[in-house]
Amino acid sequence: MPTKIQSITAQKIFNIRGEETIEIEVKTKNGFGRASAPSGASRGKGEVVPYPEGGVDQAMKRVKELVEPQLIGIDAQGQEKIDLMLHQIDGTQDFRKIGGNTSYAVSLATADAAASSMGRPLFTQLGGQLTSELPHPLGNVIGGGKHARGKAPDIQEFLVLPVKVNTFLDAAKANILIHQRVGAYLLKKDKTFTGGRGDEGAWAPNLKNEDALEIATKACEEVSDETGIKCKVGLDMAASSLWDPKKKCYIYPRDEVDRDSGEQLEFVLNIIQKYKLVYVEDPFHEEDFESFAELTKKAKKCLICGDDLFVTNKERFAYGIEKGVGNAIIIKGNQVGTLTDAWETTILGQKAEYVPVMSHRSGETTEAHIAHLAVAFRCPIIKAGVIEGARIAIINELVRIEKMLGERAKMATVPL
Ligand code: 2PG
Ligand code: MG
Repeated sequence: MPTKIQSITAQKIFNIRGEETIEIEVKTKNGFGRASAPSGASRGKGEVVPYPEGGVDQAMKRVKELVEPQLIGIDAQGQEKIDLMLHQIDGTQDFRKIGGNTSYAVSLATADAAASSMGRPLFTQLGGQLTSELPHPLGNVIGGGKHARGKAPDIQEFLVLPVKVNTFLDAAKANILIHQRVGAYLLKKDKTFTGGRGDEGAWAPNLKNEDALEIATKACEEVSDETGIKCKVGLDMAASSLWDPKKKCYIYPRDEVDRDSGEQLEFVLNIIQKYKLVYVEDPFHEEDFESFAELTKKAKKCLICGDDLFVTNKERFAYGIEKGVGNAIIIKGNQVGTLTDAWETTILGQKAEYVPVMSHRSGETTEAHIAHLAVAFRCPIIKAGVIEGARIAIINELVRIEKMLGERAKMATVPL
């Protein structure tokens, strides 16, 4: 069997923040796969545990002692079986024994090895021969919160999304033009701006939140007019990072305001309307399903997306669907630890007419597998940043996939 696993090895590498992470290599009779795990700065409480006690070193040991012996001889194409085995090998609810990042890297490296053994690209291996839709790139042009330092805005990400566009290449180009235009406006507004950028390559200026929104909107409108590509603005508020559970309010240190839940709802509804936002991620803290549901009811023509809220977790998501919470969900494989888990959550969303958004993490390595996952999982949107080494690696891979698909390639529809 060409896809039979012959070895699984782990090594320590670094992500773009210089943090240690795990990389897995899987050899089959006819192929080879490699994958690493990213890390988050604003992590949801419901995410699986990234590493066992003892960190990456301990995780590497566990791969050698527990994972490799069990998976040798298994068919790398049996993704579901492998992912189930990873759960069984770990034996805990949250992957604390081998680490969710370890398990995610094994799961993905195995898929990569299966694709290589079969001589297929990863997106076809996982998504089937008929897969042909490219996601729209959602990328941040201004960053704050936990992704930046100093006097940057409180909101974590000011995002842009080309909503009407014919090719992925054009969409990526539009985002780059907006990023550049925003940079020029920031310098115009503040002559002392040094051009500093946050972890994901978004500008990290000394700016209040609404000033950042004004600039992003202006740049977006201009580039839309110039290119004929309709681009819109969105936000990842990562509101769990702003929430103070003792004071029971959202603290905006840069803007010097506090908002209780009601005021937060009013604020979010107001900016959705004022800036015609089409996407708002995590506008409330991760336990506030009620406010999320209320906003979803009231906001018009805007995707309300759960990241820290759902953590790609089926149970949390099913509860959210039942309560009418949001209409979009962030998909991050390492929040749940295997491809199968992430896939099942994606399917659950699609059935309930939620928009699944494949997403990077702030602490990426430079690999580009999520480009393939977005296409294979049929996500109409991918959140992967605009400009920075690890982000460009993902964007460029999607450009290659588009070329590979040739005439079959088409942009997915964003239901807005
Ligand atoms: C997010 C992500 C990616 P992090 O909150 O959506 O932008 O950030 O990886 O830090 O959780
Ligand atoms: Mg987020």
